[in-house]
Amino acid sequence: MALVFVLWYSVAYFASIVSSTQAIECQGTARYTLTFLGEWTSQSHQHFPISAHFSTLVGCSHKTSYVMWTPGIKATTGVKDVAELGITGALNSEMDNEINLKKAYKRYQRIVFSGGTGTTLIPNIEVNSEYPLVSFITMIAPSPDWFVGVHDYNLCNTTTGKWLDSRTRDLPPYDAGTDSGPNFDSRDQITNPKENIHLLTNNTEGSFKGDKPVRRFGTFTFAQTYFNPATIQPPSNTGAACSVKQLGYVVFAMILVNFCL
Ligand SMILES: [Ca+2]
Repeated sequence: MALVFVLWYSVAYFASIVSSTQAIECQGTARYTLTFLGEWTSQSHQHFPISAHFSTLVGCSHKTSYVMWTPGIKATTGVKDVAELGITGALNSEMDNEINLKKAYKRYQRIVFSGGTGTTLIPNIEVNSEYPLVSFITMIAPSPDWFVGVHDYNLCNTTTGKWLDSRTRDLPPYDAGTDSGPNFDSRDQITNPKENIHLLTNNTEGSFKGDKPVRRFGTFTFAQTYFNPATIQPPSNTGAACSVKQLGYVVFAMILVNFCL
């Protein structure tokens, strides 16, 4: 009998540990303003190019089944185009495809400040219980294939089950693994085969080589501006619901007219 009790207690104890470490899903819909702060100057970074700037900032809200980019994997054509050229067309098409597959929710892009310093805002970035992650990138320009960004950033605190109020993320430089130029102004040198996306450090040959760690190029701050405990349905569903409702009113009116006549 004592053995049975010990076994039962052990199972209950471990079950309680497992349940206490389970992620808690955030409920409803939240919106955030993304503030991109550029901090790239000739004082903060060596080999500062004359025409230093960032390309259009682009990204989306999504679920875990879509990975726009992450260190250790090959860049998609869309990420390569942004990292090498600052062109967003292919990445927007990739995100639209993921939206159709219900792996991404909404995509966003905005032209940013000129030069290496400044502030740009993207308001109303929407996340919900199904799509709590965000990924955004912008090219470090000019450069071979270097960019900054965040990937798979969860705006839900899965320990508390509450949407984050405001969080700032540093932006270190990443290499897309598609062009082997070592310097900001290197001519095109296609990397064949492609390398994995990786962090650029002061051990990397070229513009970043040095004694001190490479400083961040800026920050992203996500600040919550709206919360609704109900999950907002996509506009297309809402439109369909309204149409059916309106059709119902018309049919009712026609029946009423016939009855009166
Ligand atoms: Ca490279």
